[in-house]
Amino acid sequence: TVNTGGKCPVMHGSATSSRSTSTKDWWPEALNVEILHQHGARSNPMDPDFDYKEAVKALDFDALKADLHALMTDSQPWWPADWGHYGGLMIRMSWHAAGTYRTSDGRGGGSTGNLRFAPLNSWPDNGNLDKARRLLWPIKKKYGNAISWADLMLLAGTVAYENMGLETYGFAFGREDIWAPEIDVNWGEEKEWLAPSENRYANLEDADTLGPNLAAVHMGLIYVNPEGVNGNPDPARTAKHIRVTFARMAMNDEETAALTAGGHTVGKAHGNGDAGALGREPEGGNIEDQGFGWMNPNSTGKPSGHITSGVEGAWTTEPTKFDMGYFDMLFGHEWELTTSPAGAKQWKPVNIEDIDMPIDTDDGTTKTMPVMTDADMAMKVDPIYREICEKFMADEAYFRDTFARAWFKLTHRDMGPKANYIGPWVPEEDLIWQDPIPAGSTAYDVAAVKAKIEATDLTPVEMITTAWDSARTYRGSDKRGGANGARIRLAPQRSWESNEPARLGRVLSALEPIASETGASVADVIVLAGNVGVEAVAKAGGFNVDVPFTPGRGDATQEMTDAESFDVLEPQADGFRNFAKDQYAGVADEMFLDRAQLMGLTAADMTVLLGGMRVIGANYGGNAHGVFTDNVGSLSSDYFVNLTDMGNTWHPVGNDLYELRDRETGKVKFTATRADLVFGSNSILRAYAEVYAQDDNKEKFAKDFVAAWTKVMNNDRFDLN
Ligand code: HEB
Repeated sequence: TVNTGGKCPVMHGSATSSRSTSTKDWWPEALNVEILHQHGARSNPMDPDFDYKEAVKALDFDALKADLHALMTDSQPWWPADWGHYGGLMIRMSWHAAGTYRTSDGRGGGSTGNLRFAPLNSWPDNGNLDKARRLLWPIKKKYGNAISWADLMLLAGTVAYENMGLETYGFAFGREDIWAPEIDVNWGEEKEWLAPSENRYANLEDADTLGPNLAAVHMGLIYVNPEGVNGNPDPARTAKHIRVTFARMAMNDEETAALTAGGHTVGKAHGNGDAGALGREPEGGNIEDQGFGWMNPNSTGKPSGHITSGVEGAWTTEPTKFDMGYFDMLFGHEWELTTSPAGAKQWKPVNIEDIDMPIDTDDGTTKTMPVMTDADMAMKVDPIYREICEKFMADEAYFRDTFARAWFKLTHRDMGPKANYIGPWVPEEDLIWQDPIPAGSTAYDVAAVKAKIEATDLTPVEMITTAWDSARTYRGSDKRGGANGARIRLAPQRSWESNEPARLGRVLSALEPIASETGASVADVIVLAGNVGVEAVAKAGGFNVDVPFTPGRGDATQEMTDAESFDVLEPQADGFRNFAKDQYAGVADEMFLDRAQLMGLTAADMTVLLGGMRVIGANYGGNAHGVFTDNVGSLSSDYFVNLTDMGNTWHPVGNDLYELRDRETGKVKFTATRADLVFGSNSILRAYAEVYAQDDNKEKFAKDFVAAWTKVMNNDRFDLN
């Protein structure tokens, strides 16, 4: 190699790798506005009119499934299958694709195909899943645009289970691929793989203190450390961490026990050799490795030579069958600590008969020692998991059904309502975690409803804020929340502090009778009232606009609503209404950006909505922060005009509040929060603020405001396509 003194030997002017220092390196504290613009048209290679949801409907579903079945036992010399069966590997891929989901912000999960990209493709926990995708490639190649990677990766594990003898609960297609890694997900702050768990817990002895958005104990793992907390075996302690991390994946104790048992009923762990000798992960590999990672230089070319987690062995006597073998093994033996050939801490039976041992992966004749990880031992040692396992053992049919349902939930949790499900295997039954919404009527007279709304004594601001609050819970991450269903009138939402319960109650008591008189859903009437409000404030501002409205929202009932699961949707801050619970005031701008991204807004949408909402007077509780206008209640671009006017100066006055003063007289004109100032201080957001402050863009401002408003109101209308 040439000694270049640490400099890139080829002088090229573009920042082709991050060897060049980026803006983010120089100013790591700056708001990462980029998250609003990921997955754009320029990264997507499909034709502009390509619609995956349409394309997948044309798929030959049965042929695809038959090909997947055939693949399971078609062992390839470049990655020979354990016992000639790829089922375990495919299931682990599906599980790791789906298992990153977390309820807190709905991010993660298997619905985007993100396992193809870094960092996930290279997480230590995802070892050798690159092989699983390469095995699937001929099938992806054959069916092409009609099957996304996201769908295929989850279907593969599901078909594997069928192939091994489980009656699955169904499968829905409809997950659209992304073409670059998502940049909005905070996976943690550690800069080191598998950094000690202390980094993400306030107190490692209290599993509940895991960092608020995280659902894994280490950077680079999906859930818990198989060798115990920080690699120290102690099943009772591990159980506590399993409980918390699985709860964050939306799984209760029974689902967790079913998934763990059903997961490890098949397949094996791989640690039969020196794990330290493995090559680098895919993203860091040599160019000639072509995205293959973790290459084992000592490989024998046989399945027994695969090294993945470092844990070694199968859990059951017949690891290519879905049976009760996991329970027989775990509960039928006493277990003691041992170490795998790769040095991993694992458990082995104190005594075991030959006949109960799993057969060797290579030759199918010799027997090998079974394994339990510390997490498996937790199912036996923890009294709650143990009781659940005993119930499963006593009733195989119940175990199979519970597992099949939990697997379906795991693999579909982030797809949103059933309206997003496609294909012949969609289960009929409505499940509470799908947040079901009955179909609403479209056969009513919209103009008549509008007239009735106008005849109430509600103010435009009351109508706008109510519609906004009902729609703003939407998050594109897992497609939950939104105005459809009108859950704002149900527990827990109707009493959220951010929803101003008193005002909300007043508005609802005016709107609900209109719904029952006209046959429109309350959800529709709430949105339509918001539109009426927007039209009124626009008119006051001199703009005659028609806000588009599409009827057909339905009303959910309390029985259709898992109230507890909605707690995570409660806004802790809403920059658009200048609301932040006290503890979030100092990061109100970051909370604002997070919300805008979850709502699927662009930076321009976010900017125009904010400026409009402020001058309309739509702030939380009617507070005056950021209301940069003398004409409150009429839609205008005053917010941006004042924000960018050099005749003003800005001053912090404590409590995360700021004053806007006249530069000459020092007179206080307005007050503001971080959620306002960021539109002047952040260079990217300021550029958008300038667009809307311009003299020539007054009309554009009103037009863009209405378009962004409509986008928010219709975010959850999956029933429309
Ligand atoms: Fe599992 C495998 C851990 C859960 C499914 N896992 C495995 C392994 C480990 C584990 C370590 C090995 C890897 C290798 O290859 O080496 N898991 C674990 C833990 C947990 C779990 C710690 C928590 C508790 N799993 C789970 C679930 C599921 C599963 C939930 C599903 C459902 N896994 C699985 C499978 C496998 C595994 C299937 C096998 C793979 C093969 O065969 O390849």
